[in-house]
Amino acid sequence: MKTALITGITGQDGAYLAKLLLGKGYRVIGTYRRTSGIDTWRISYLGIESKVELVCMDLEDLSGMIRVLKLYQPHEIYNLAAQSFVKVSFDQPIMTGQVTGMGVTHLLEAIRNACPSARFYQASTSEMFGKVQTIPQTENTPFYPRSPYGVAKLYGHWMTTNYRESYNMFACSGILFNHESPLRGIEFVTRKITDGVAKIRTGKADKITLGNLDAKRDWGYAKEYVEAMWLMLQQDKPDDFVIATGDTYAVQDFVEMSFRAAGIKDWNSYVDTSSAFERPAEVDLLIGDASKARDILGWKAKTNVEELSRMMIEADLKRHGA
Ligand code: NDP
Ligand code: GDR
Repeated sequence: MKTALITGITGQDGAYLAKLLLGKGYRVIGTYRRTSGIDTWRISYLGIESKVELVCMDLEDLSGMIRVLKLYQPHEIYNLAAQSFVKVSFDQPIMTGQVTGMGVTHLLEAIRNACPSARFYQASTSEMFGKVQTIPQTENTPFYPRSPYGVAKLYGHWMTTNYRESYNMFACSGILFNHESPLRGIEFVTRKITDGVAKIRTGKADKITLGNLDAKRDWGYAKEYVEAMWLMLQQDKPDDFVIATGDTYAVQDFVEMSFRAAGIKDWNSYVDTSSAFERPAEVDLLIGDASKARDILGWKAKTNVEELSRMMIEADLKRHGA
């Protein structure tokens, strides 16, 4: 039986990946950071809480990481933990750098010491493309991050490449574009919209206040994206892959789709904008080209954005008792 260790088990992707790996017969160790109350709602939602072994491990604590890796000797390690919210990274750039950036080096060092033959997946991001230099973005597009989060992720990305090249480690980065689901954190724009629409539909709210409605994103379904992570670690040699749908939509398009899915016609009477939700520097347009993943991994996105918004609306309407 193979053992996989997933950092960030309490997040959206951690939950979906754990479910996928359990289904493939893995022993799954999920690591969480200590807080006054660990929130396991996502793994409960997927019905796997009793099947995942939870262990406390913080990306800022190298000695704890070495101890955990020595103990479990995982075959595969998926680093999904991060301060992942771009907006917060402008308010907390140092903490974001320490966790999202330096945390990757801590983990790579721990692996080098405790289990050097483990295969490693790093959660890189389309935010590294930032002010995009080519359309669509591929593995060869130059990076130009536009937030402390993007800069921290780029550091982690290059450290992963460096450990692969310096120490012959099986280390891969998945450059994943935005991916969403009913398990998405409420602060991210898609879920903020679907939760807000569901509250309006059930009479619990009368408006949603958003920031920049013009930003364009390539949104896919998280459950499909975690399959790409696993596929990357099953190859003969380590490499980096863009994972995306190849379609892009504005935030406003997602708003319109979500109101439509909830059966509400005049969306603009329910939506306000406020500069409080804007960022000091914005990523205006992302659209990925995942041809390399299709050709080598056999991976392709299946769910389009309209289906995604409908799925999220249905889940949020249910949560709000509709
Ligand atoms: P989430 O924000 O849902 O989850 C992040 C996880 O990281 C949580 O489990 C969180 O724990 C954990 N974490 C935060 N700080 C620490 C720390 N100091 N030590 C240990 N764990 C910590 O992210 P997603 O699931 O959406 O994304 C997974 C990864 O993929 C992230 O690295 C993200 O940056 C990256 N990514 C995400 C994309 C997306 O569209 N979703 C696209 C591209 C990359 P807690 O619950 O305690 O907060
Ligand atoms: P992003 O996701 O920054 O792309 O990072 P987010 O959903 O936060 O923003 C997407 C776009 O929507 C605009 N926007 C708003 N965003 C939020 N959160 N709240 C609002 O009210 C709002 N109004 C407009 C934003 O300005 C932005 O342009 C996500 C995270 O999951 C990262 O961890 C990951 O690396 C990238 O996706 C790929």
